[in-house]
Amino acid sequence: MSELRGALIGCGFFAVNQMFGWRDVKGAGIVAICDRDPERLKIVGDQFGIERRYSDAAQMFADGGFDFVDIATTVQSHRPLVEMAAAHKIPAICQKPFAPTLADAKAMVKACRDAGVPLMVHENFRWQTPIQAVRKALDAGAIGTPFWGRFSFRSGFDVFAPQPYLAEGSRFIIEDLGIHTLDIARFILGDVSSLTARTKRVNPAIKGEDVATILLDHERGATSIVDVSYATKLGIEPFPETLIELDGTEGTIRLSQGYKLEITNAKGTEIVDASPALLSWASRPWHNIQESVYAIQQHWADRLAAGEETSTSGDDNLKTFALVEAAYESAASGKPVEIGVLL
Ligand code: NAD
Ligand code: 89Y
Repeated sequence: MSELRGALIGCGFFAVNQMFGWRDVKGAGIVAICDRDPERLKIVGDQFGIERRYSDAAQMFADGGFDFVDIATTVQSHRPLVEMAAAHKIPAICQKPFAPTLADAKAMVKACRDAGVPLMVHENFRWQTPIQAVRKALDAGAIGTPFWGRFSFRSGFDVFAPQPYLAEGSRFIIEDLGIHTLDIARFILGDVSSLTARTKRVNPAIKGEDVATILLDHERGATSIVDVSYATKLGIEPFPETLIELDGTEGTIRLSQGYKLEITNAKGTEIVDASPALLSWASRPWHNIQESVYAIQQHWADRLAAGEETSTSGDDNLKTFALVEAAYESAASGKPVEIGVLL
C-alpha cells in the first residue's frame, strides 16, 4: 500500500519531535508544512527537507494533496483548524490540550463525526513505555483487581524556558500536564464518575496554578489520587516521569523514579527496568516523551490505514478533557464534581 501523506500545521518547539517521529513511522510521511511564523517554517522545512510550505492553513487545505493533517499549534487555534480539516474531509490529529473549553472540544468532535473523518488527540503519555508496562502487568492479572492508585508527577524542571506561554495563562498545570496524568489514570483504572480537586500557585512568576491534588472515584470501583506539581525541588529531578502506585486484591505495582517497575504478588517480587528507548534523534530527559510521540503517530498510521478508531480518539479524549474541567470546577467551589453531568 502507498504511504499516507500528512501535512503538519505549527512548526514550533514540540513539532520538531513530531517531525522526527513521522520520519521514523512506517506507512506515513509529511509532504507539506504550515506556520504563520516564516522563521519557524524555514527552520523546520530546511531541517526535514519539506518543499511545500504555507503560511496560511486555509491555502494549504485548498491546495490539498495530503491524506491527513497533524495540528501541532497551541490551544487557541485548535478549534478553527480541526473544523477546517472536517470541512475538507481530512482526517486530523490535534495536540493537547484539545480545546480551551469542553464545549469547544464537543463541537470539534461533532464536526469530525458529522464529516465522517477520523480524529485523534495527540495524548501521547499513555503511549510511554513504562505506562504501557504497567497496563500490561495489570491486564495479565499480576495484582488481581486494583482497588487503589496514585499517579504522581512532581518536578521543579524549568518548562517555561522552551514553552514561555505556560507562564501566561490563568490555567497552567492541570490543563498542560495534569491532562496527561488524568488520561493515564483513566487508561490504567478506567473511567471516572466523580472527582474532588485542590490547587495552589507556588511560583509567583506565573499566572496559573502549579500544584494540584485530585481525588478520583473510578466507575469500576477503585479510588485514586492524581497529584501534579512544578514547584517540587528534588535531589534527583524526575522530569518527565509519571510515578505510579497500584494496590490490588492479589498484589501491588510500583513504578518508581528511574523507570523501575516492581510487581509484588504471591509469587514474590519482580523488578523490571521499564526505561523508554533513547531514539536516535531523542535527548534526555525528554526521551520518554519523544518515544511516545513516535508510538502514537505509528498507531495513527496503522489505524488510519486499517480504517479503525484510535486509542485516544476525539470521543475518548472528551472523557479526559471533562476531568480537566471538573478539576478546575471543584478547585473553585471546594466541592466534588460528577463527571456524567459534564459529558
Ligand atoms: P510553540 O508556540 O512553540 O509552537 C506553535 C507554533 O504554531 C508556532 O510556531 C506558531 O507560529 C504556530 N501557529 C499558531 N497558530 C497557527 C495557525 N493558525 N496557523 C499556522 N501556524 C500557527 O508551541 P509548542 O510548545 O510547540 O506547543 C504546541 C502544542 O504542543 C501545545 O498545545 C502544547 O501543549 C503541546 N505540547 C505537547 C507535548 C506532549 O507531550 N504531547 C509536549 C509539549 C507541548
Ligand atoms: O506541555 C507539556 C506536555 O505536554 O508535556 C510536558 C510539557 O512539555 C511541559 O509540562
